[in-house]
Amino acid sequence: MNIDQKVLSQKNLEKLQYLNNPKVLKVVEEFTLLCKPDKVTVITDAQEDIDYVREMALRTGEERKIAMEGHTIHYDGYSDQARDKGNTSVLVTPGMKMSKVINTRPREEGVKEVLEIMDGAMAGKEVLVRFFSLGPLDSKFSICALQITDSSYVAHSEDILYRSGYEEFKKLNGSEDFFYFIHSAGELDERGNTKNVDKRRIFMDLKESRVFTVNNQYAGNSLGLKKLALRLAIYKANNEDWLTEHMFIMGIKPVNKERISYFTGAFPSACGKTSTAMVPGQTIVGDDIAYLRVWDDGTCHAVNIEQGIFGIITDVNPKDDPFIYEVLATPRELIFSNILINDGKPYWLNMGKELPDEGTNHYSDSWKRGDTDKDGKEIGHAHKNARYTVRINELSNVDDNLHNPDGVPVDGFIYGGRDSDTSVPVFQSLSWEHGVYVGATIESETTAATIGKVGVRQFSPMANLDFLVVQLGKYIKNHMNFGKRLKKLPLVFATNYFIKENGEFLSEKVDKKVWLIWMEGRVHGEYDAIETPIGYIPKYEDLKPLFRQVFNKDYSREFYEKQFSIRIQKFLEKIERMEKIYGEEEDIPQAFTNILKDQKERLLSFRNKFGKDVVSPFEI
Ligand code: SPV
Ligand code: MN
Repeated sequence: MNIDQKVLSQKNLEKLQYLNNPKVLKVVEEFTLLCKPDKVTVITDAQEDIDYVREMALRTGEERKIAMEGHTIHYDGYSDQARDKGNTSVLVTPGMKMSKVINTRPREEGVKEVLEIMDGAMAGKEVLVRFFSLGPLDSKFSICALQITDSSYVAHSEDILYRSGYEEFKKLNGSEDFFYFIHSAGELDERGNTKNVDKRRIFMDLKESRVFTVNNQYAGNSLGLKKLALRLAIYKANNEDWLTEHMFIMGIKPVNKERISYFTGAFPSACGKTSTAMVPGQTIVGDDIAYLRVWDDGTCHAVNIEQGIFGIITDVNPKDDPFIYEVLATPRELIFSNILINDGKPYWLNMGKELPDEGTNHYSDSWKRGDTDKDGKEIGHAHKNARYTVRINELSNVDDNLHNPDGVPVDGFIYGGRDSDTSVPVFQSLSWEHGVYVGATIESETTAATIGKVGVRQFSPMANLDFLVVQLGKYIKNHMNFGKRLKKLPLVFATNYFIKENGEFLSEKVDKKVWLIWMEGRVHGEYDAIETPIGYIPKYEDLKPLFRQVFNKDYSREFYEKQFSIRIQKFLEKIERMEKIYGEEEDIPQAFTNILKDQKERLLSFRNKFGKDVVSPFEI
């Protein structure tokens, strides 16, 4: 190794050498020499190493202690509070095909640019070298991941969110088959935030299974193992025969029955994905990213590649999200980010409590109500995309199979979106292929989880658009083929918690529990359904007793009718948007185009039959 002993001590070098992996040594050497940190510290699976990371985050000020034992607060820069799509690019080589929707850069040019920015970016800092497993230990699902970062907040977050994998690297037996991530927050200001935001870059180098990310701190941009690894894994899965999805995994238990069925669910950011995975009475395996494989017995199995949650804290309150609220209000290892701290206590938007008028927040250490930023915009108490980071096993409803190397068998897929005027709260697709269509045509109104305007309708196939580093056609074909290889197909459902009438939501937040139990019952053939052009919808006679059983609440015919009417015209408008998008993509499978066509014809003949644009479920 060509690194000065003052930078990489003998002890740290030995930790690297133990792994017997020439590529690990090469990567650490190359990026130490390029980024020029003062010190390199290698972290193994040992508790003392892991404690070191946590303490370092306090020492560097990247996290600060608050009153509750184990809780810390971290602030990202004011302009770094969400994923930065504009500065995120896939580096492509000639012949590598991507969808129109993905930012790309020619690989050589992109590598050159980012390496120039990274040259010396870690000067004066200590860098951490960390080893993780994406997925359970000793599992055929899992992928090893090497993280090099000069942010102890990043390394600490990853410790909460992922399984430590130093020994898994040893088991690689020298193989080069792992992902790696080089991150630098870059030069920092007095508050410890990235100074050179104009030089923020997040570049995926698919060819080398690595990602460079620099001049940022927000976890969706900085943490290699989260959305950066998601992209590398999507590329890998789609060139093999499995799925990497932006999906939660949960166990659904019907009322008064001894059984559990596992579902996965893909929802774009901030559309109720995490809160669905945490619905009371159910179990949680994961809330964000799943790998899925055709299992030996022909069923679909899934693992959570994470072991923690980086969840949106806005709107978390004791009524709607009791499990997580309890976790956030009691002592344990936990990182808050970008919320208000007053007198050592945490406050966030819509927490069901009065908020103080001053404190430390995502803007400054002495924020006061009414303060404006440099654009004259009033700064709220906390950022809308503020988050908490916590291990899943801190939740009282953690599923027993969280770390099962075989994952869980999946009986249902759910696709959700934020849609105020088109779809019904829940329906089942007409077939697996139609289910692929349902997932591939998700639309969602934008939220604060990405930088940019909020409330704009955006297309996001399988809630994965931001991460799709293969052609859309190839991705859809992979989903279709995955189903062909399964002996037992999961049923596919769509949910929409956001349908409105005259500006008012037509569902209560907690109602999703009923939709979940209905879907679970469908898997077991327990409920009948009404066939409509868009799919199967629930019958009033089934939902009414379910609302009584679950919430002891009356569910009126009028309410059901409003929720489950088929808005034909709105669905046709959506199809028009889809025809345009898919018409511009190359290599869309014919089977998919046919489904789109059939769906349109079904809607048109439905309209002819009923002679109107909106049809009540009671008329069908
Ligand atoms: C999401 O936005 O989908 C998240 C948070 O899960 S982030 O890490 O920003 O992607
Ligand atoms: Mn996500």
